[in-house]
Amino acid sequence: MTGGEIAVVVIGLLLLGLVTAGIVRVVRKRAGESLAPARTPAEIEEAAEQGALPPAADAAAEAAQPAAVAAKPARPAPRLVAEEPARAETTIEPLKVTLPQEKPSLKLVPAEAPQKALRAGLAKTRGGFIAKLGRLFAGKKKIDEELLGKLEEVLFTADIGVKTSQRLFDALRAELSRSELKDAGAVWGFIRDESIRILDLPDGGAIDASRAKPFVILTIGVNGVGKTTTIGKLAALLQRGGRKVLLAAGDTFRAAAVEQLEVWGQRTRAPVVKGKEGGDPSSVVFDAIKRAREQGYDVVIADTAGRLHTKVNLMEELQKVRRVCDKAEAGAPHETLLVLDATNGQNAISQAQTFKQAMDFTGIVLTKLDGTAKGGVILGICNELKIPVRYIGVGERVDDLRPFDPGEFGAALYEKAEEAPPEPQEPQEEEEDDEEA
Ligand SMILES: Nc1nc2c(ncn2[C@@H]2O[C@H](COP(=O)(O)OP(=O)(O)OP(=O)(O)O)[C@@H](O)[C@H]2O)c(=O)[nH]1
Ligand SMILES: [Mg+2]
Repeated sequence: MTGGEIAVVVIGLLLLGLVTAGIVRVVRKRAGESLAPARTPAEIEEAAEQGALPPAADAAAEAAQPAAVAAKPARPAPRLVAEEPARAETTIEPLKVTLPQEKPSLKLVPAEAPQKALRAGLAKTRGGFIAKLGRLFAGKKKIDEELLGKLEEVLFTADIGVKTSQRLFDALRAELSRSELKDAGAVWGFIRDESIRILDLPDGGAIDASRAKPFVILTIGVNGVGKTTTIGKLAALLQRGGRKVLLAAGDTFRAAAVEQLEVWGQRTRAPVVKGKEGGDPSSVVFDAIKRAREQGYDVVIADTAGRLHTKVNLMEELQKVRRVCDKAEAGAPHETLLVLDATNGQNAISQAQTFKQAMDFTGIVLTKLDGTAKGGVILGICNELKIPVRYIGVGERVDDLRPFDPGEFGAALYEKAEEAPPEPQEPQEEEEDDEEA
């Protein structure tokens, strides 16, 4: 072979090599394989923390390393935590509107099977007087006078209040004597059905926000009962029904109250209208209603304080807020919800009576049913107030507010009682709650 021929063969081989490398590169790229050197798990984590990891790569990294992801409990939590630091704020003197971030990190937790979630939320409540009743009835086929005496004792020491215990017991006696009903299962069913009758008051059910636009909901209640949390959950519930919701930070008592509502605003992507700390709650609510009308919001939910800085009576202040609502939009507030905390037991009934003497409200939200054995108080509230429970709070998550359905609730409350649940563990702090309240 001549020198020239050797040179041609070498050049040919070089060209072939280049073409082959090019083809391999194109094929790998089409197959979606990253051309960048693979990152180590540590690098992936570091990049994610710096926000430098593109979503697809993030997902791939998570899929590739389930153990590493599972070992980081902080990762799933951002579902509910607003991560972007910058908040868009529009200021129109003297009130402010906090607009939600463009892409909040909220993902609504998929709703569990409703009845199952309700049962789980009521587990502690079932551990109260219902469990005691259950133990009383366990293994009994007949009801005799002795058992009836014990039944009376359980009812009268329950958190449902004396009046309601009396009503239940009287109804039971009347029923027993009338039909000579002696069967334990039937008595159990009777107590359940009578409880449902107590809970099933007129004008109950979930809020129908289509009645007006903007539809104004005012929330009232003493401090700490769960007003702000309920507002956040209610906003999410109404949004799921297609409503555009605006929040009004009518609790001007402390800055933290406004911030707390803003967190819920970010979670639910609902703007928050707020005023100055210590300012007039009525003007905040007035402005929110006006703004809702101008900007096409369907619903305004207003927060209010549970206590005040000044000597102004809380009830007077709330009455003023109601009057101002009506000035801003005739007929508003369309619903006023009194929020009560189930862990307060019978004190919740006295709170409700105090509010009822001072002002009108159209429904009750009973919160924290998930955390107490005193949930039976719901019977006392409905029997004594004759104002329907509209929603119940069974946890702190955004989807832990449930429209109240007496039949569904009664069924969940009295379910499995004949299996005699074990003695409930009375939480220590609940006794403290009682003393405070
Ligand atoms: N377990 C449980 N906790 C709840 C529920 N509702 C509210 N909470 C908690 O109760 C506490 C008080 O709730 P808030 O919403 O701040 O109560 P508030 O009535 O607005 O209180 P003030 O602003 O002080 O008047 C918070 O820690 C809530 O997370 C519920 O249904 N279940
Ligand atoms: Mg609050």
